[in-house]
Amino acid sequence: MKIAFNRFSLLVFSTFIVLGCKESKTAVSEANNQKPNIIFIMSDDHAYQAISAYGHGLNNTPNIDRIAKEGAIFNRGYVTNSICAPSRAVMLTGKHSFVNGKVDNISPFNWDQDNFAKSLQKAGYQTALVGKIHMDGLPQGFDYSNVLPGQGEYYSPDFIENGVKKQIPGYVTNVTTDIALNWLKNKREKNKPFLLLYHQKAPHRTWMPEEKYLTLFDNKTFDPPANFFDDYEGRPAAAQHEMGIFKDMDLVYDLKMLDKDGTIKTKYRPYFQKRYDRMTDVQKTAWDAYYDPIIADFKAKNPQGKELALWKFNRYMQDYLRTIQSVDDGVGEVLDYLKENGLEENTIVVYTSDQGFYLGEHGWFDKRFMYEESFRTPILVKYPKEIKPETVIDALVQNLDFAPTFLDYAGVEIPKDIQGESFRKLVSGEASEWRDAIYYTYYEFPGEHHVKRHYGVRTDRYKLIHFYYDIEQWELYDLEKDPSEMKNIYNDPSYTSVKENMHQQLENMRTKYGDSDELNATNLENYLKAKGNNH
Ligand code: SGN
Ligand code: CA
Repeated sequence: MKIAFNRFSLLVFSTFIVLGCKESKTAVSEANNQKPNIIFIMSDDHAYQAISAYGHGLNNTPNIDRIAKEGAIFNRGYVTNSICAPSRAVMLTGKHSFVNGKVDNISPFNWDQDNFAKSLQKAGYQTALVGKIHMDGLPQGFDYSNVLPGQGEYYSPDFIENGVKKQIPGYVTNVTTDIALNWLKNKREKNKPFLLLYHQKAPHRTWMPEEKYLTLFDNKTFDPPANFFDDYEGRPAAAQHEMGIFKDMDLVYDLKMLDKDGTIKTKYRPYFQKRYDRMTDVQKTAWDAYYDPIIADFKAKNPQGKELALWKFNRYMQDYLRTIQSVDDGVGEVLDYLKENGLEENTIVVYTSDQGFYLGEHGWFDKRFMYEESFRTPILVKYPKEIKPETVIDALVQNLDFAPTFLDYAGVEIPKDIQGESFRKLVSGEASEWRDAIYYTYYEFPGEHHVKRHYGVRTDRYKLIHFYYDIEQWELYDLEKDPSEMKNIYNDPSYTSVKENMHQQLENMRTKYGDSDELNATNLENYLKAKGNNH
């Protein structure tokens, strides 16, 4: 309590200092503004394990951690569908995938439907969307948009500014931050509250670091998670994956072994060559100076078996975590802008990812499964006016909840058909009532990484999953006894009543949100049709 008081005093004090100098007129008028500003930061594939505030010890993210120190960290933040574009559609609409229609990365997103940015715009907000959105069509609900086409590129990225495409020199994370800051500083109308969606491509595959971070983690050896050599016993859907670090990670495409004499021939080498070719000569020189000796060493040692698996894991971790360092720098720049311009008190800042990610758990990279590492996502929120520093939230919150929460903070009525709940009261400590179960769906099969269609329910302690379509498989986990989900206890007689109860919970969820086998069949049909058209 004492710490909180001191922090608040400091904040008030620093606000006065700021008002006395930089952008003072703007700051006064903005501080008087009753509606809070919102900066919604989303990165792509950022595992909570790779944020130091979550305490896994892999890396240091001091700026993202600032959000937790000055506000709240969510230990049980989850998505409803662990894949990019669907997650973004849920975030915008506050509705499950089977309701907003964007069930997989392939199906179209209908921008004509309601989203919270449209509602805030109507309520007088200036709105902007910058960076990755991964959905075709001109974004609706934004006064300004400057987005990456599709997945975007790490080097010399293309951006689509209000519908017009152009290539921008530089590194995508920094370019995205510059565009966001430029909008904050020079483009918005400063007498209106603002909503900024600042969405990074990193740390999405193929994990290409910025030049200045190429050597970070060079002297660190990463130990893989305890279940890195998982044999998937009792979990046939997991066993059929195509996202193994050992088995599926491409030496050139994923791990940068683009040797100049072309002896390392892999399936995806040509695709990485294209990415490499986007770099300028100066960038290529820095890149080669770092990777060429690693390539030479790799060829000389020619690791095999377990040794190769651990080598791949370490290469993966280094590059993945390096891309996060640039994301963290950008967060720092945006937080500093708020501080220096007297906007800290009245601005809600959220940091999250479109889903979680495997950093070697079960031997994997990628996401999609309802297992914890990809079902969960980092959520950190600060809003000095209402959220106490160092708040810890253990309630089951989902990305479904962002839209209603923002509307709630902005004093805008939450439409009845929104399926999420506002976590405003939960995070300020006023509410004790909260949901006790969450629902999940995943659809993108047959598809990349080979994760079967499934849906399921998670409660405080248990998780029930149903894999379907070309497999018929139920899984039940006791997360208290088996947090890594290694033992499927669906057929364990000592869990019979738990199983019955979880089936009931699942039915309740499906009824509550309006999901059904019929909808699954329709979504499957549309997917197969769309895939057919794509090839
Ligand atoms: C790309 C990646 C996949 C990844 C999907 C979905 N392959 O297709 O590894 O699972 O995106 O990711 S890549 O060769 O293009 O890198 S998502 O975050 O966009 O949903
Ligand atoms: Ca993603």
